[in-house]
Amino acid sequence: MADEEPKPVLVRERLDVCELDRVRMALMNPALIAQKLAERTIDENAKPLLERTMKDGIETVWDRYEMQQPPCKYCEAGLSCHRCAMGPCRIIPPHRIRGVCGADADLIVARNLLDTIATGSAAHSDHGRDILETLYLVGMGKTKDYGIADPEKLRVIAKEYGISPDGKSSEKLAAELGRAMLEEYGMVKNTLQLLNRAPKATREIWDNLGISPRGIDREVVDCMHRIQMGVGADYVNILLQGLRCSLSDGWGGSMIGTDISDVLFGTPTIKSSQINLAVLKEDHVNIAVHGHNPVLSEMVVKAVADPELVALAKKNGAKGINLVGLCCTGSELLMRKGIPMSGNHLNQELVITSGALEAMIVDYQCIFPSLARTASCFHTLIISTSAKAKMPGSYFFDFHADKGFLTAKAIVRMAVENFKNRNPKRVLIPGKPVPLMSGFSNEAIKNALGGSFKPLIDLIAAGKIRGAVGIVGCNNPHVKHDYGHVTLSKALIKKNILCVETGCAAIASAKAGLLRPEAAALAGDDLRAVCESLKIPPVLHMGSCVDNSRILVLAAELGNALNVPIHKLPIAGAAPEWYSQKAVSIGAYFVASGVYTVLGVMPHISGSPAVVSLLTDGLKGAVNASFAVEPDPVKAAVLIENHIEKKRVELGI
Ligand code: SF4
Ligand code: MSK
Repeated sequence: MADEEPKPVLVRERLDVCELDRVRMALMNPALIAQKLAERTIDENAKPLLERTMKDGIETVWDRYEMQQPPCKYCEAGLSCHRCAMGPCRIIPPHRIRGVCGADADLIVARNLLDTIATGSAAHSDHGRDILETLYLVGMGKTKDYGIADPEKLRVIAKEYGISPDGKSSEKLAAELGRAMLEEYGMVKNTLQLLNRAPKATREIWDNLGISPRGIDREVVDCMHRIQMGVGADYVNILLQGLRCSLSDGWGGSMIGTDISDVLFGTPTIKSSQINLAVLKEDHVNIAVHGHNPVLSEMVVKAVADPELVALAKKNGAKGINLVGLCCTGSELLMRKGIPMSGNHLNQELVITSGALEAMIVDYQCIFPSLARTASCFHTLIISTSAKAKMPGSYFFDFHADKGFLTAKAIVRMAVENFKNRNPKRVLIPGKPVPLMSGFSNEAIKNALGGSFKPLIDLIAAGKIRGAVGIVGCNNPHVKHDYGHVTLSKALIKKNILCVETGCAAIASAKAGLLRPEAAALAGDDLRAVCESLKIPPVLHMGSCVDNSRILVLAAELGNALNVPIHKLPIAGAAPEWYSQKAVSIGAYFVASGVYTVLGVMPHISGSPAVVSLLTDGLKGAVNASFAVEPDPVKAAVLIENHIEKKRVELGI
């Protein structure tokens, strides 16, 4: 008997909370709506839908942001602590300068920051573990639904781990490598294999400072231990552990996530696709995948092509099934499969308000807990799939790789059956999609350059490309949606600085047309000539948030080729609109790896001038890199340019 498709479980009742809110209905004033549209986003396709939310009283992230103003100034400065039941405590000079336990401002701020880094690192690394467990299942023959898409990369990584691939099937190798990599999470050997990809001089800096990570889970647990009351009391020591934990993310969990996703689903190659909210199709069943983990979304790709489900969609009156991506799981599919992308973090509610979305399938991370509320204003189903990320008002499938395809089929079937509940009169799909070029894995970049990074190094040495900047991270309603990313990217390419981008930053640039080869026209003369000769855009999409590890590998390969530590390279990082704990971990591992990093949003640390000084200056004496905070992307571009030019002088190029 054929296996049966699993059935969903309704996580509490389906929400029905779409009440027109009198406060927001007051926004019916057209002038106020116009003002808010101008303040909230530069995404022109988003504006008609955002306008709809204001007119119809559908709550969005921007409304909730306004409701939260003004923020608590102690929380904003990182000066509140509720770690233990002797508190909660706040530092309010001149009289309340220590918490009940005696913690001062420096300690409270540093502990809060360590908590943030550990949370972000845990999220990335746990995602990596889910991918790795899938590899192991493939190796053990316990799933038929997944396979090895890049056996060559599997062999290369196996060799890095000292596992000989000779005479072994891909499955056997997958089992051996899977086990070796799983041991990196909680192991006794006290080092991570992939650290060896970094230049020797960079690794020596970590060793000398005592921040070389010992195990992926171990560093997160160490952080949690230190922030328990009565453990870590020295803010410097606490922040150094933050760097170590972040390195276990960047050179550990995230790097494993990227590498093994490539092994399982294919190493990205350069390809074309489309982006923005207009990738939804009026005459199709529309399904969005949102979150981070490609183990789920890759199976959804297969399910939407299933002839039985396509036939069912047609029977229900649709022309077919249209799958679109959102946020990082969207980036994973875009990079590998060219699946169109509907948007980034602050687009997630607006996709639903198109009235054309039959289902949003979510896994984990960056998913607004309120999405089921938004969906209750339309016919959209929210389908959650991770036991870690159940959402009230969603239908839950306990997704596991051993029954991946059957579960994906059941999910897609629900979406297809939901097409008949769509109200055609409420469908609003604004504008036209923007074309883009994606798929710039390191392997793809090397291929485009003729097989090695040498031409890139030569171009940098000759000054045709002044340097490279990794622009990463999220959207945040503190910043006008996409403005920080797009303005910074445009300013940098104008200065002949190549941008390599991931996550929501890359999606913002894509929506603005910067991932098209034609965007070379916006670059400085030298970069434009390079891009035109290679037929590539001046902004390269390198993938999702975990794929920031690709940027680390790129930096490491450049450093190794030149025999210099990463901090000597003319490169920088930027996170103009970051919001997430994961972004703090990314920023920390960039800086710990020697990459000067400019943030567009101030972290909650201003309550401790000592912590601010350490992160923006003191770290230069330790890891030869630091953070800067600059909300104005035009000024951030100048900071980055100055840094790159300084590094060029130091390198003698
Ligand atoms: Fe207050 Fe110290 Fe407890 Fe924090 S850990 S709540 S500062 S007593
Ligand atoms: S999805 S972590 S909002 S980049 Fe990776 Fe975007 Fe930031 Fe989430």
